[in-house]
Amino acid sequence: MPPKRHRDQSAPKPASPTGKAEVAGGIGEDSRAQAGDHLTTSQGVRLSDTDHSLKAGPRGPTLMEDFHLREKITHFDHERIPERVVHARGAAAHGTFEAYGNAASVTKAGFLQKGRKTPVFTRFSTVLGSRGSADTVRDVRGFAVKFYTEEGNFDLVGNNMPVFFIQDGIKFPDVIHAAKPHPDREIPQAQSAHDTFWDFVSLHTEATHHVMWAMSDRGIPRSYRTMEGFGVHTFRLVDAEGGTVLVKFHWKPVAGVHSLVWEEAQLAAGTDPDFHRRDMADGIEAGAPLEFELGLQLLPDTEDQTFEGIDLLDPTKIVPEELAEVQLVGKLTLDRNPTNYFAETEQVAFHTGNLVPGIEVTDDPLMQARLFSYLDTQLTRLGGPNFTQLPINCPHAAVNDNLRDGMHQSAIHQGQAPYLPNTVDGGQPAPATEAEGGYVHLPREVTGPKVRANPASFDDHFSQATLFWKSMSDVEKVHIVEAFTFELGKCYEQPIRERTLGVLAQVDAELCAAVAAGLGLPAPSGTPATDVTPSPALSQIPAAPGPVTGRIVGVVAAPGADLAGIGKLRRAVEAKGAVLRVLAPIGGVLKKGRAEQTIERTFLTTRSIEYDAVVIAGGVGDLKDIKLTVLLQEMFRHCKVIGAWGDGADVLAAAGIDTGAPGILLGDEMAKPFVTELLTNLGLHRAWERAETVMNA
Ligand code: HDE
Repeated sequence: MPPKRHRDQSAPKPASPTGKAEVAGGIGEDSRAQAGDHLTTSQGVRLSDTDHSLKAGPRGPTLMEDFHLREKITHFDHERIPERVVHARGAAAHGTFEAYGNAASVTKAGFLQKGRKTPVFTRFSTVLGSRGSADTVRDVRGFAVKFYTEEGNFDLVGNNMPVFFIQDGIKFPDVIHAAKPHPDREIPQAQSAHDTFWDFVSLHTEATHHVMWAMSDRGIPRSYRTMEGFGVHTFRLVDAEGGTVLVKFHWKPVAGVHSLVWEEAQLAAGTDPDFHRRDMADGIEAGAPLEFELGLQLLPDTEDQTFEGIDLLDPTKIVPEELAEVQLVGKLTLDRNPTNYFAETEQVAFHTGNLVPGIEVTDDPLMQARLFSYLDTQLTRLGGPNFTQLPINCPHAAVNDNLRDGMHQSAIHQGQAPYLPNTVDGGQPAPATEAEGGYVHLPREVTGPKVRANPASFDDHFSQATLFWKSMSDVEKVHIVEAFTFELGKCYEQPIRERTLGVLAQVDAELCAAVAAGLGLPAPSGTPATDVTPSPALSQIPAAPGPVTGRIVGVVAAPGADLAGIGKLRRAVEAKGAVLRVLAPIGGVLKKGRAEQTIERTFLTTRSIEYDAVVIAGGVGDLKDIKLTVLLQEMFRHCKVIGAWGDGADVLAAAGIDTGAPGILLGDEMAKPFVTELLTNLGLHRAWERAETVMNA
């Protein structure tokens, strides 16, 4: 029985925020978009002039009665909302999650049943920087997915690293205060290379494992499409019969896991602070969606909630994939850019407590604090309790929450009984039984004295940091050493550096010695774990060429260039989902015979960081430009693929590039073997063999 409405009651006629009556799909048709061709006030009154305020004579003064001036300025004054206290800088995309169905045996969650397609909105972010900071800083990346399931919203609010700095959420304000800019001068922005961060993590050694990840290449991803994602905490899955299993969520990028090198990340922060968001938006627009597979590490739900000695409630620990396989259970495809950054990306509100039947949280004390935090923070950020009614946050399932009123209430509730039980509204809305899809928390025994304490199993702060280090390839180890040396080199306080070396000595003697050498300090000795088994899955270096979707190949041209060859290269590159960009000394269009190519970048408007590979076209042999030389030398230093066909090789030689080095491809002409070699090398991401030459240079 629907709630009663009296004959004398009526609600306003349905209208969108802009006066259109019905919501339709499609660009411009959405009733929430601007309506009408004329400029109006927000009351819908057409305006005749928006450039001049109403004045007593052309030289003023301005009149109070100018309702348009007052409304326009007042609205502008209130355009900003508080940025997120963490993860302020982000970019997002819409898409779909399609379940393979193999998780149906372990969870009753509807969106994981075979073939089920669920709309999603995914926001990637950095943690530390302000909303306007650079994308490529060394930091953890947020990977938050909102699934608009038929059973309500499920949010998987994860990161691109599988562990966290702290074991108990009560320390979150401490770690974030330490990592954010110093409170006196508000510097440095968006980075951990400063005293307070290293002060905290060296005093607080449970952070060590996460610090290893942050100092590794994972801290500077190549793009959002080449990042892994992790739910971090252990969750509990519940099947239709009430059976349970513990689980760790993983996102596996179809494009492989790849990173920038540090110099590139720094350059990009200056030359293109929007590097990652541009890459995602451009890729989607070019028809190359971001793709990730959802993976589950299923772990028996034992009494002690440990697996092979690993405490599953400790968020500073991973379960190596070699011990528990990651089973792929569905695919996330992000293929639609948001229409409006503020309405969607800025106002989206994730919450770890947005769970659906079949998925439960565990007692991980970090997770427990998050369950409080997300809902709470949205109240300030989005101005009251009705943010769930914002279009980006609205579930796609029916909502009858019996909550009332509050700022910006836009639901028009009917009936007279916003309480339960009631008879006035016929007992509506009635709670659902489990069979009707009601969320029933699994009954679990809880015992124990009320204490502020950690279990003893949380005391091991170093063995998995050692495991991570030992799982890295040589080139990745060098990057980690350089990152520690850079960050500690930016600290002013000598005791903090020394204390951190003491921590590194507990991780690995070689690591500690290398960082100490870079800092010009003696290496302390420690007692690192000796019995760890490396996990090859942690290394990012690909064993075989992977996909090149979304990768960018630059081709250097100039008058006289082999334009037909460039055309061939473009077709081959685009056929693999990658992008070709022509760069030349000056802009315009190059023509040769019937072929022509538009210049997309000039040497002045580009930088090496924009390309995964650069090729010099034949026919430009005598091209010399200092900016091109810098670009090629940067490409060389960053171990990127460089190529040339025909006399293009002369340009490489003139720029001082060792054409015999690994990853330098030369061809007589633009033909299939050359393209194949180029794409294969691009699929390997970098010519890491060159790293040794570069490091010793
Ligand atoms: Fe968050 N976190 N977090 N966090 N977090 C927020 O929520 C918090 C943690 C993560 O794109 C805030 O809406 C506490 C772990 C992502 O909008 C806030 C603790 C992980 C995002 C908050 C953690 C995350 C947030 C800030 C320790 C990885 C961005 C604005 C107990 C598993 C979501 C907001 C987006 C955002 C609190 C720890 C991921 C303040 C208290 C661990 C991806 O509520």
